[in-house]
Amino acid sequence: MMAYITEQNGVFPSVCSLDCPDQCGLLVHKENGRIVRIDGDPEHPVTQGAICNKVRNMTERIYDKNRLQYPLKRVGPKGSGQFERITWDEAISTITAEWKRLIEEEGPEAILPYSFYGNMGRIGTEGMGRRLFNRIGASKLIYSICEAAGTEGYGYTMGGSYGTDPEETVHAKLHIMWGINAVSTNMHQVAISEKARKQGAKVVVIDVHRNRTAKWADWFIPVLPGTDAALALGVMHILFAEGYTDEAFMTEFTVGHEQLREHVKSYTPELVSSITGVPVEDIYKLARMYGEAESAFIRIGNGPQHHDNGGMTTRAIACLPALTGQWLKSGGGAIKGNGGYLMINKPALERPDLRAQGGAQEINMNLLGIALMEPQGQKLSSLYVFNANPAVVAPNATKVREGLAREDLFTVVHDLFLTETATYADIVLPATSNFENTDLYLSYWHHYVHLQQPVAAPYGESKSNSDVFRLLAEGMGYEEEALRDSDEAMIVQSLNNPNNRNIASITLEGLKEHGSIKADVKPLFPGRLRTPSGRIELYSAQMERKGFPPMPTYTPLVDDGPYPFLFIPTANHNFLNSTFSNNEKHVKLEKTPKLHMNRADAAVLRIEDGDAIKVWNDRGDCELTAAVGDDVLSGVVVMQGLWADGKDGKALVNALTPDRVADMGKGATFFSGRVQVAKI
Ligand SMILES: Nc1nc2c(c(=O)[nH]1)N[C@H]1C(S)=C(S)[C@@H](COP(=O)(O)OP(=O)(O)OC[C@H]3O[C@@H](n4cnc5c(=O)[nH]c(N)nc54)[C@H](O)[C@@H]3O)O[C@H]1N2
Ligand SMILES: Nc1nc2c(c(=O)[nH]1)N[C@H]1C(S)=C(S)[C@@H](COP(=O)(O)OP(=O)(O)OC[C@H]3O[C@@H](n4cnc5c(=O)[nH]c(N)nc54)[C@H](O)[C@@H]3O)O[C@H]1N2
Ligand code: SF4
Ligand SMILES: [Mo]
Repeated sequence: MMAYITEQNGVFPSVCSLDCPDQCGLLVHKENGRIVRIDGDPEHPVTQGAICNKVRNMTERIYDKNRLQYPLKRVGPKGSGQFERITWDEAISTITAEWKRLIEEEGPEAILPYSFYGNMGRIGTEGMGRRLFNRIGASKLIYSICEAAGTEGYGYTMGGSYGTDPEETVHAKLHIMWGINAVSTNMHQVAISEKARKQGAKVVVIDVHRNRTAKWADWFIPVLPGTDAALALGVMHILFAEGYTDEAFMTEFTVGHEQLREHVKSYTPELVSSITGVPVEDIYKLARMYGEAESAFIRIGNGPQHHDNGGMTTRAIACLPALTGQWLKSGGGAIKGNGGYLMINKPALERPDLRAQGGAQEINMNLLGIALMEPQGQKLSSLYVFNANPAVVAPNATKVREGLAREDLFTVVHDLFLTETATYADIVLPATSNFENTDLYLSYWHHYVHLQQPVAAPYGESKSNSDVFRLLAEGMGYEEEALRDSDEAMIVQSLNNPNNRNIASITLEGLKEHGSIKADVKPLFPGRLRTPSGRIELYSAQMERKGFPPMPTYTPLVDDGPYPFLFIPTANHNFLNSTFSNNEKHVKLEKTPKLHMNRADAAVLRIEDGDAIKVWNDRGDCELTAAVGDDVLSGVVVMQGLWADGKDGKALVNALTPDRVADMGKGATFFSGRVQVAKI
């Protein structure tokens, strides 16, 4: 397998490492040892040769002049970006000496690893790093920044992250994109839905913004932010009232449909319209379309979920397919996330047994600023950041940066670039790109498992996450075998999951031969779900025990203060979270950070299209360019993209976002903040 690295010229199989549901099969073209082009793999059944613009321009990023090549130590104030080159030996000995001192003087929970899925490779994210920090006995991070609220909510209804096979959705006759900007964030679902559309299917988009996906749809339904549960309940009201429900399906496969029938009587179309801003006749039209569709598929995105009520909203939407028996129809059902099907052996990979004390304090990654500035438990004195850029992506960024600026916080950042977070580090370590590593990739949307074998040599002195953790374990003087396992050994351990038959026949050898393999996923129905009852839980006793309403219920957003606009800072087309926001080509394609606002609101504030504007609340402020029109409802403003420090360092949207947690999963509430806007 070293062959891929040593070959100077040729085309090599690869997989996209980005945190994107599509997880594309790639072909990497090399000339004279350098990657010169990246294409979609035409043989990959889901990718079918098509990839996004972001990754077609990936070579610009891997050979960007600013890519880190050497370890660095800080020589100026935190945040200033002044660093000096050091050797790996010095870097590792500085970090381990400081950690040994902290463990001795303050205890191991003074150390917090902070990571996410900047590279989705499971070995690099969940392997040696988790093992090392378990062995240390460090504070535990709760990985709640992305899908946590919705995953918990969907799970109450469906028993886990199990939905429709996206390849089957080509047969669905109605495709509802519910709070997902799929044209930008799940382009192969759009390709499949488009194919279905050519065979007569209809596409409906329910969103707060007439974005690229809304413009592609047959019908765009604008909804007020955070009100989707009410809309779903209104649709249920009509489905029951007008006899569209599939009684046989509900009787056999659900719990609580009789209670639900009673429960939704109060969600009249008139009431739902007053909550959601959707006209009464459109609620009827949507419900009848759904009820009459031969088969209907709902793709549930982050929109409903990144709110105070995100868990319950996702649960409510997830109930809909059961009412009309969609789960037995070709291509019908829903996808929130399909991660459950490809579940690997997490304990074998992460080795929680290496933790001498068992438990440790848990730090919610959405509350990093609070954890650093107003600790509830043990004070944090060291932070190790990899695969993540919290100074840009975490909510309440002002507080996060105050925390990162603490002189008594020893911070290490491992990344490919000197990110905004890295500018606060004491030690910066250069990371290899995914193309330089061995790793295992599991999509959370389609059913394929991929292997990445290194296709290029490490850039400069960069090292993979696993390699750095192995060095740190050695430097700490730890002798456990598990801290020396190779990446391939960890792949073998992960794939051996007796609790998941879907991946039983997938082996490292098989992956080496084929690159990717589709898991052997059986249809969900007929079958037993992983809910307590084994059925779809329209009524959830489990939720009731936890203090939630047992039925899907609309709960309004939390009062976020006296500011007139709900502020929705979402993903954009050419970045991936903050990744690419520092790469010239991608920034150029995205042009400027804009705030979309309604014409009527702009007129009152005397703001015109293209004006420089200030957006603020109690948490912070940022400067953007006004995009005035009819793409958002009055009272709503939408911004796209995590612009890092953006134009002149002033487009940091997370300076404004709340660090409250959602109703479920300790999830993020990026979209539930309020702001004021004014012309500069
Ligand atoms: N190009 C690109 N692709 C990406 C990413 C990226 O940054 N850029 N990020 C990746 C990651 S990590 C993830 S998790 C996914 C996220 O992908 P998506 O699920 O598409 O998430 P967002 O774009 O954040 O938000 C989805 C949509 O929800 C809408 N919305 C906001 N609030 C509400 C609401 O209350 N109700 C409704 N109905 N809609 C609402 C927004 O306008 C937006 O169109 O995409 C992945 N793919
Ligand atoms: N306002 C607002 N904030 C959001 C969101 C939103 O919609 N709105 N979306 C949220 C969501 S859904 C998510 S998932 C989070 C994502 O938040 P993050 O996971 O922090 O995502 P990125 O900003 O892409 O940062 C990933 C970093 O990992 C680095 N990296 C890539 N590969 C490797 C590697 O192999 N090793 C190491 N050590 N580093 C590597 C990249 O260079 C990059 O700097 O952001 C959240 N923040
Ligand atoms: S970011 Fe998504 S669409 Fe683009 S290449 Fe990667 S997996 Fe495919
Ligand atoms: Mo995400």
